[in-house]
Amino acid sequence: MPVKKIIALFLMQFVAVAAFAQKLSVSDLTVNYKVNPIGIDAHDIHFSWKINSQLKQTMQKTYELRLATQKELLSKNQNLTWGSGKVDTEQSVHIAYAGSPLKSKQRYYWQVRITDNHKNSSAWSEVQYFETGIMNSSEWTAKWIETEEITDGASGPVPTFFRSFNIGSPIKDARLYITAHGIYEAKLNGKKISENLLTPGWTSYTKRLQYQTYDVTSLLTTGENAAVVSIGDGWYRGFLQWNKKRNWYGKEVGLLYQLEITMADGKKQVISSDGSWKSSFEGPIRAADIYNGETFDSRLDLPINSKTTAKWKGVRVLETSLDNLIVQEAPPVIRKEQFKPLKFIRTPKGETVVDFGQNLVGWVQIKIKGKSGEILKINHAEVLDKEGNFYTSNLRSALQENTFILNGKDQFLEPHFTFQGFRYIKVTYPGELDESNLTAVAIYSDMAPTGFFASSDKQINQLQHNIQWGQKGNFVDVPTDCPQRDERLGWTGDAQVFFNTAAYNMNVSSFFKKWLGDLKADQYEDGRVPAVIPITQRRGTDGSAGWADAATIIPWDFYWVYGDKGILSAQYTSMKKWVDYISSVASNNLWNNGTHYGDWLFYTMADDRDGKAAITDKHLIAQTFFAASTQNIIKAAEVLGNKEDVIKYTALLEKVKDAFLKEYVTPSGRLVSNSQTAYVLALNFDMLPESLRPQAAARLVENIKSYKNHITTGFLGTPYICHVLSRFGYDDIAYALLFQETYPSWLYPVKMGATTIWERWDGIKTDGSFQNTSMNSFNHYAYGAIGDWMYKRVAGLNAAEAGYKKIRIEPSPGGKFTNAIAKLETLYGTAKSNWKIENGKFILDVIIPVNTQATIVFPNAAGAKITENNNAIEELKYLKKLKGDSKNESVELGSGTYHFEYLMNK
Ligand code: RAM
Repeated sequence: MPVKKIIALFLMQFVAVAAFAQKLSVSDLTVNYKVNPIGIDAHDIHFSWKINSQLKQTMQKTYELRLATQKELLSKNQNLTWGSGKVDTEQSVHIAYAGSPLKSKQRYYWQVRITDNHKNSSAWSEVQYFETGIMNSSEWTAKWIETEEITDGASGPVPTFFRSFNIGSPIKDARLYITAHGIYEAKLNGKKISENLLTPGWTSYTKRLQYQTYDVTSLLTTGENAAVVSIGDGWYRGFLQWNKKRNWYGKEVGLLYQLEITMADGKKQVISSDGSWKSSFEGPIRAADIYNGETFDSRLDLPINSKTTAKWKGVRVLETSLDNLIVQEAPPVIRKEQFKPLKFIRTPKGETVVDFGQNLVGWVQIKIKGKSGEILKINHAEVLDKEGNFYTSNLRSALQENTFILNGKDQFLEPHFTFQGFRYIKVTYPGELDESNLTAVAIYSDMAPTGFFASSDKQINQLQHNIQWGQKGNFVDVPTDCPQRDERLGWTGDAQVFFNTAAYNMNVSSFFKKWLGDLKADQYEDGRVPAVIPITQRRGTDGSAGWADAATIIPWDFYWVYGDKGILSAQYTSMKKWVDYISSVASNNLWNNGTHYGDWLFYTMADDRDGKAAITDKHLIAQTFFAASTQNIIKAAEVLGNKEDVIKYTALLEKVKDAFLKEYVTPSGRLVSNSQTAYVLALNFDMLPESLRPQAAARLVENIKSYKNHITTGFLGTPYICHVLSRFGYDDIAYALLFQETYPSWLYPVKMGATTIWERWDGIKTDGSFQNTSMNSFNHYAYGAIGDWMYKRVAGLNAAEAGYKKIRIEPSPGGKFTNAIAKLETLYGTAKSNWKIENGKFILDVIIPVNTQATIVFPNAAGAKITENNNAIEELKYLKKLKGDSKNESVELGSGTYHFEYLMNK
């Protein structure tokens, strides 16, 4: 045999052995939803992993996890910090650390191995790590420092803080623990310590301020080192909200900085923010504000070192308490997609405008070489008006203007402490500008994309695109209503209606964990929940139905998506406080008081002669949310094993529903508000006795038809309308709404060229004119809540048990669709439902992740011959055919990849 062939044979054998050995493996290890996180909370450590197996129907049988302070100790199986031992369980997500208390500022290495139900054993997984942050406030040697010069809250240049220090011996390791009052950008020896933006993010600062932990080992050198931090106003003291008010949290920006260096010889050196720092307002950022933009004079962008700072002023050291510090929970905001100009436009007004083709949130980067002192100004807008001119009236007082003063050299410019919502920019510049040197960059919280939805319909795909971009633009550290005008606030109602859709599209776990922490922190003593989180000011509408209910809806939905009981325990008192508040103000369990937003932005017409405005009684709405929130507590109490509360709130729920019936429903089942939203909420939250439900659903359909298959719901009815229609057998009407192209509908904005979801159904009217400038955002995700129905119903991808431990694939083909596909990266792995109809044949491709089980429902299949991979399903051992009904057939199966086909019934 020729040598080559022998080697080939040998290699083949080797590959075969390797493949065999990998029958079962563990991957994607995470701690608290994060891959190898540093600076996390030592008191709250949860492990998850995914399992890979070639075999169908694979379930974890046991796991064994080990953890140590050094990698080597793991393989030696010696001096482990914690060994779980072999645990007999299917649980592979949210495994709580159960060893003795973990240390502060310590790295731990861990790995896991498992066995499965086929008697396979995995190898030990790759070693992963996590590192704890500063766990006791006594470990902070740093003090808050502020500039010596006092601004007293006035806007002005961005201050820079500086200190140099000497490192005498070789460095082993260095960590920087840092946060700010304001938003900071920090450098060590001229290099940025991280690409994270807008740090420390926005939280309810006085109660909760995140600090960040960075591994800065590679940025330090022996000898002299320079630490530089500039701090912009940000949310802390910049303009916030529409009333031109600043300094919500304080009047001066501040820095908290603790650099801990471990030398090769084990000695430690700590550089902390203290009286030895210097400060100056002479830096290049002459102004920076989130709404208004930034002015950057690059002529002042000079090297910063001990010589150039000789004349800088000192700092004031504050004795502020550090009790509000928390570890970084949310994913950082980072630069994401980039866009090159799509079109250059000379507008009728003679302005130079660039179209980036996508409404996005971030800024424009510029490569340029101009004359020193030349001014380049960029204004940002979401739309052009009907004449084709640059339109900014809907930004209200937000200037969205970045100004750069050039230094005459080759330059790369971008702002630091601001962000804009835009698709178009207007450029003002005296010199020649090569527009191809402009790049728009989107910034948003770094959430892993988890969901994919696509279909045979181009317009629906554009709708999905718009939903995703609405999410990207408004998930910039806080879930905001809009990202462009002088608002950009964490409106609770908006977040609540969009949560489920958001959780399909991206992994929003840590993002919402942080925000829910703020919700809890900002909730009033009496239980009311502010309309925006983090709170800006007290409002009469704090406690508005459908807004404040975010307090129970999001934790429950979060639990359902991620199967994480931790979120329910963390939020449980807050959930109860909210419902107890409603109870306390309700009279005889009727919540008929308070100021409410109602079904915000529902359909109305200017000259409403026919009474077509889709008004829903605000207290009727409130009563349905009273029930919804009570129901969420009952479910949470069941999960947490709190029997007393289950009993207590079940009794309450009954009374709440009774009160609803007495007050808002006629004996024949008509609701006092004849609106889509009234019927949708009553049905969605099970407010009516079973006997009245079918006719209520029929009335809803009648109502929709009276609007010629148009949706008239506002923020509160919209998320549920198609779900309710599907549930009561009206998929056809749901599809008619989905495919409706004229106003009001989801596709109307798509037809009008939208690239994001609009705040209003008619942000741009058919004649090209705009809705009221006082509230007309073109990037508002609320109506994008239809995405949830598209994943769940159109493609049919559902959780049947919390966290997708059980999955239900139940596609509902309809409308113009001949194909729909949804994929979701669950905590267990990829789940997929992909159906198409070809010549009357229904073809369904499904992926079910390892360690989960699923039910597959085949639409219009009663009695049909269904095959999986060309075999009749009745003959297959790896699935179980269930009893079908008059329309559908269904099977139960385990993990694996499946291909089903059958001829659909007419
Ligand atoms: C608007 C916001 C938001 C809505 C509130 C009630 O100003 O944009 O979308 O929730 O009002």
